[in-house]
Amino acid sequence: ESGERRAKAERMFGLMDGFLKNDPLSLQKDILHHVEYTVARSRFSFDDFEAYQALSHSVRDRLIERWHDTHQYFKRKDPKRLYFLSLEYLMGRSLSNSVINLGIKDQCADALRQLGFEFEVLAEQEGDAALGNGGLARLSACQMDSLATLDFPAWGYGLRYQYGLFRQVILDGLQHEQPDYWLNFGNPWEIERVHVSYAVKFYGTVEEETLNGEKYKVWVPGEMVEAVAYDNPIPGYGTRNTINLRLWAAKPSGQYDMGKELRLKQQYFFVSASLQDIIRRFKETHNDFDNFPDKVALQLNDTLPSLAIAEVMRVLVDEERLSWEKAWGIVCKLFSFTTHTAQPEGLEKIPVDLIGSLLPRHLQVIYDINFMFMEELKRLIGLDYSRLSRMSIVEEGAVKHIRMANLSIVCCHTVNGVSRVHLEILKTRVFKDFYDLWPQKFQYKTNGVTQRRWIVVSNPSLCALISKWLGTEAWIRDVDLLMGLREYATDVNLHQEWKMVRRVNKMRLAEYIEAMSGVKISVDAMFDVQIKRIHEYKRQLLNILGIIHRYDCIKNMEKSDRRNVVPRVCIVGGKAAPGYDIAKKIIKLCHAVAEKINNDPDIGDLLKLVFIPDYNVSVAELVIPGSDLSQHISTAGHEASGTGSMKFLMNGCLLLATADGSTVEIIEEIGEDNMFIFGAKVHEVSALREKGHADKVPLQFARVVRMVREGYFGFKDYFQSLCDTVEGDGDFFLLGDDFTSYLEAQAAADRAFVDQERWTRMSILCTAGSGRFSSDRTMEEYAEKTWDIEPCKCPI
Ligand code: GPQ
Repeated sequence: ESGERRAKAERMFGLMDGFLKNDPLSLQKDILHHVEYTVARSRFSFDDFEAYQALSHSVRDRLIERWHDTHQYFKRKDPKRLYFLSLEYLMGRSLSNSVINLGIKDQCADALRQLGFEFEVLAEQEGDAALGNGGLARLSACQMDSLATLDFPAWGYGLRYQYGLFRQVILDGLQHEQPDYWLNFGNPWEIERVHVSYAVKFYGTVEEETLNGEKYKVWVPGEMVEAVAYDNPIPGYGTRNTINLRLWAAKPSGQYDMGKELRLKQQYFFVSASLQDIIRRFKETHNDFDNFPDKVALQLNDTLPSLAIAEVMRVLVDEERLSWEKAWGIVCKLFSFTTHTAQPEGLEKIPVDLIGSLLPRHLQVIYDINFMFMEELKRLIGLDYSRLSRMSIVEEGAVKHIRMANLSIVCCHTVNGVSRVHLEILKTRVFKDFYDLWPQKFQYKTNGVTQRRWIVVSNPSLCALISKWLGTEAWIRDVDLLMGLREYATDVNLHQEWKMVRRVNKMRLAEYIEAMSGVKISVDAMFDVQIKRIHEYKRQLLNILGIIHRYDCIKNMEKSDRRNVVPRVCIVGGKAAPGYDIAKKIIKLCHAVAEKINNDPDIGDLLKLVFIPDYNVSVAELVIPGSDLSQHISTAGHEASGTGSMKFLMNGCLLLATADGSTVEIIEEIGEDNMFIFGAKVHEVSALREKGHADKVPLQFARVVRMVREGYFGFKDYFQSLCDTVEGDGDFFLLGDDFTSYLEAQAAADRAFVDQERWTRMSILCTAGSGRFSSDRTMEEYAEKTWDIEPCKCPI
């Protein structure tokens, strides 16, 4: 029979004329074909957007071929697979990334040129896929790229939200949120799988049933929603392997729209559909759940997907009829969990009543897990009630809550932090009780970002320059090779070419800024950038107060001294959570200060401040290559890792930073001499807080805060509460304590910038030392130490 099937397959393959070809002529034919038959426009008249659509469909066809081959191959080899469960992915645009990873960018560009189009212009037509918030979501996207490139048998699961992360519109300096209708213009990068769908249950009651003398729990749901799969192929670079990101959408029925449902409902919808899919695939080739953990690793991206733990228990016990003990043994081998926060108040808690009503059976399962855990704990530590209550999965109180992190730690074989300092904080503070109990569970994997997106796609001229000097493109897969640049760190020829590349990128950014904000900036100035979510602990306010200080100094200087000022363009960008009042005030202050400085004829080109609206992945791709200096200035101990710093580092942008999260490890790679480090260290922070602030606020700090308070930038009343957060005992994030050393670090950056030879050398050493911060390295560490999976490379 298999001979017959093979013959049939060969005949079909022959009919299809083999695989699609990638020479420019074949690509042109395909593009025209899609113009006519997919986009349904005349091949004699189509615009840039239609050309983008047709090109994308041609690329997608090639992705699908590889995707199929990869999955056939995985199925045949049946390796242990990783399933990456995440509620958030910030994929950004797909076109450039796909053609680069497929190795067909030049051919596509040639094909388009002959049709009268320019690749770069078409790439700009694409909107961002923004299915997440910040660093955590972008990290998931980087990791998918690395998993595919390294040939790991992995799948990503996520949610296909109807609306992406809100679009930020600034009116009078205030953030307004507009819906992101990202699907309105179609999405050529996804494949709708109408036949891959599962019913997801909600509400209802739990009944008891007896079968062969045994009692079973049966969940009788009150509501069902159908989940439909949308597959997003993720191509690896320099390999045929193309893995899948499967996103679930609620089948439209008028009544349900997952985009608007409550968070818990979304979480369970995601968990239930993903696990039905995973279990179905497992059962296609296996009939004994004992093997489940040998074939499947489930990775929880923070606690948002952690209901998966209760769901697997429920399915194994209630539906597969395994004993509780057996099911528990399996669950303990299946799951691993990564936490992304260093702040105890950032840990997710869900009201018991809410779970009880939406997921009545899961609440029972969680209670049972907790009961057994508490019994075991009492045996191990005795009746230490305060510790028992701290470690309990159930938080008692007026409103009872389930602590999702505790659930995850109890049930996962491994708990990962995202940087070395982060793990220290987990061990000594956030999860101390658990670390003392199970030290072997705790690990860290320093985050990383993909050099494909953050150099090759977003900085093509730097990419070409690196390849030229290293004499190879191999660093795109083996990023440690970047170290080879160290040899040329003082080479005058490299310096010249390096400066040229950086200047062209700055010009591109300057054009964008002018178009966006009307502010003209000089590329001779130092471009000083802070782009990330707006949060008090990330201290954008420290940056703005520093800018006010700089402005104040220039104003009070003798005119003749102004010649010595190093011109700066300060660039800030980022979204504030819609309900986060203080973060929104920081955005407003940034605009108010910008208004004053940018229109002050005394200042001219010596200082400019611009806020880039609607920061997202594509904006980052433009801004990062064009920056000279970037700021990562969180209060030490608050940034679990930080990944923006790694993208700047790869692009040869210098870092002004506190020793927090990933920057501690960056210092080890490139040396403190090649960065501008300031501020209290992690171990000093709590003592500073205890000491209180009132007596030792630096005068310069008091002065700039007073300027804001007294209405120097207008909106006096509006900014009072913002000033309260950094004065007196309100200064939780220690802006006052770090202000003096912050200004010193800024002055050091000025001195370094004046010496362009030194600056360029430092810049080269940043790129050269960035290898460790590739997500390729992170994924290899997870594969070996946490997931126990191996590459499975699909033959070409
Ligand atoms: N992070 Cl808990 C998020 O972006 N969202 C979250 O909900 C949580 C963490 C970030 C974290 O703040 C950064 O320090 C990390 O670099 C990033 O996750 C990826 O680990």
